Amino acid sequence: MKTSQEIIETTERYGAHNYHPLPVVIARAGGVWVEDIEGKRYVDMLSSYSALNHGHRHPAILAAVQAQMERVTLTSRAFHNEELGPFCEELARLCGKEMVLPMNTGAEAVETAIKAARKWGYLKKGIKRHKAEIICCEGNFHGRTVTVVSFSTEPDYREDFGPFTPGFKIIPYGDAKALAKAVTKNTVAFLVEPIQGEAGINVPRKGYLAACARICRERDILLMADEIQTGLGRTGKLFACLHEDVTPDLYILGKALGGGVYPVSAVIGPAGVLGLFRPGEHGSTFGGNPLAAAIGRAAIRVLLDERLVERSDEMGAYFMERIGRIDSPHVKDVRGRGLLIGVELKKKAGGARRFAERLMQDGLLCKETHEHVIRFAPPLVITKEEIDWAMERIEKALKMK
Ligand code: IF1
Repeated sequence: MKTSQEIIETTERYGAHNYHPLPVVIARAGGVWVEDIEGKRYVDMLSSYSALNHGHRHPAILAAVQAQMERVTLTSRAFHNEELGPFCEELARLCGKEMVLPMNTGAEAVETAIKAARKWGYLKKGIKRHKAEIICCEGNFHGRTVTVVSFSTEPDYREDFGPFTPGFKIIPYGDAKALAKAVTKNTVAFLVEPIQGEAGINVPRKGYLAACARICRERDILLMADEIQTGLGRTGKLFACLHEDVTPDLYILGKALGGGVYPVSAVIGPAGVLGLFRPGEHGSTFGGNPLAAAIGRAAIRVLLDERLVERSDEMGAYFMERIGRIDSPHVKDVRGRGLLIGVELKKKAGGARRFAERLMQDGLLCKETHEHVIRFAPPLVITKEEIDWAMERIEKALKMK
């Protein structure tokens, strides 16, 4: 058997260096726990960036995978499969919408929403072809494709990857007036994360989303909520938009829609928008495949059956209360909603990375986002006792010199 060190060396030697992972090799996992090759156990407080809302290897989701694997796994969209229709129906109902367009990764779903909005602008609003504009926010994270990094404001994500896709306008996050000002006759949509994850768990001021929704309605542009990271219970509501009773025109979902086993993403919205796609205009070899659809259905079922949204709300409140009581010289701010929590450290704390490394040694996996924020986002199935266990370690780390 290879050691963790050997595996890491092979990965570094043959794998491109587009990541800087913590030096831990996860070999097995279940629920909120993972184990490395040498048998050391850790509580997972990253959840694969919220893709593991259901926890690792949830038995009901594994059972759905297995059952589907016995029947058929891939058909392409050249033919029908039994799972896709019910998946679309169940997901549309969950979102209170009419139609679903399934893809695989988050970035693909974002691209799909962009295409849908542009098409809607040309066909329904009579905007001159190739003139459509989409408004996005500073500090956004929507994925890594060339079009998506075209409207990133993070130099690392874009600098060496131009030329870029035109048609995007950037406004400050959290400023509804800036949105009102940015809308022109060519604007088709506003693309927004209800809470910015990558930017450091930025929770906008109360009323922001509702104000944006009102502007979108008045100016007849689509509100496209990227709930890839915040959706499906992560923030203590089914969707983070619901904290402000906002229903966007398009939901963009991914990550946890795949139940922690497989990439499943989708755009969910009205037939008046998604129904505009004609055969041949958009698609994906794997999007909507029967295995993905069966997994998506199981992910939704487990979320509802196990009341994971409510758990996220309760456990998130408990987590926040506990972490707020820690008296640490390093902490500048603790923020978040549900089980999406960011701890911002003071500049002189020496960066979040060393805290993540210390926590790893103590059996807790988390990750810094940018330089000074530690992100805690455990699976929604975490218990109070597990939070207590984690909190002892977090307290020690936040009190270190
Ligand atoms: C990586 C970040 C989190 C997302 C939102 C779309 C996507 C993501 C709101 C794209 C993806 C990931 C990707 C992952 C790290 C992670 C991340 F730090 F980079 F920003 F979660 F905060 N919209 N987020 O958060 O989805 O195409 O990846 O399926 O390593 O890039 P994808």
